[in-house]
Amino acid sequence: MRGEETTKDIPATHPRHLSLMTRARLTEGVRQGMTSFDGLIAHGRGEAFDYLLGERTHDFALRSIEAATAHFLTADHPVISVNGNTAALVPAELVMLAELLDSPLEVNIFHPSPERELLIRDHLIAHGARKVLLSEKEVTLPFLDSNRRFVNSRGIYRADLVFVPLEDGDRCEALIRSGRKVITIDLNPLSRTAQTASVTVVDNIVRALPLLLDRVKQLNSFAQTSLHEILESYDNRSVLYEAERVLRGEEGLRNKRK
Ligand code: PTJ
Repeated sequence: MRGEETTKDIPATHPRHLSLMTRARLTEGVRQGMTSFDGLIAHGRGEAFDYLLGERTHDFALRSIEAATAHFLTADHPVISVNGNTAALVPAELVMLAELLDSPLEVNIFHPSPERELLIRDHLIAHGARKVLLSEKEVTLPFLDSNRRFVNSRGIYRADLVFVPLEDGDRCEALIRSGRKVITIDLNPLSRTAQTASVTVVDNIVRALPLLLDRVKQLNSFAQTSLHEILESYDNRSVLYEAERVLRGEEGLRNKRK
């Protein structure tokens, strides 16, 4: 495939080195057949929001990370859903989260492709994953028509909490309607997923996931009552409101950007 020039010769001194390297992970994901072409467009949309957010983790995102952690540590059956973008961007971090929570990773993709599902599974295994579930054609989520309705009976189907970063909207609504809690990471606070999820971390997944891992390690020893207190005081609406204000430039919080 053409386009191999995108992964090499990005000088470390380039002012947008991190952003270019992140893009390269996705283009490499496409070359490997793991990430969809649509995934590149989705990333471009994310980049635009990230630019307006100043490409940094805001306090509202830290509050969401705290609440997400409390949800993970109080859930009975948390499951981590992986698509073609997250597999390319943060495979090691997803595997680490699954280890810390002792919960399964489940490949669940929007654009149907059995080949891509297997490539994503193999990529996660290559990064140390012990348990990666695939969808089962006879097991479906209610309230959903897309390919994402196919789930695994030992994974999302029986989960009480599902982590769905970089989601496309419909499934988040379906999961909430069927009584599950949903944690997402989405740079767009106006997206349907962001608006519907139980906890929305408005941040770039490449920054947010390492912070989430740290928080899970820190709060792991907390009593369940303290975790429930965190959840009771958390307000997703106010997080989304604050994120939108930053995007609209109303907070004067935007950083100088490169
Ligand atoms: O692998 P598949 O087939 O499951 O497809 C995955 C994509 C991401 C293509 C699919 O789920 C999709 O089309 O998603 P959407 O509807 O474009 O939504 C993705 C959301 O993630 C958008 O709101 C983006 O702003 C956001 N986003 C993109 N990149 C990042 C991000 N949020 C956080 N970190 C990012 N790096």
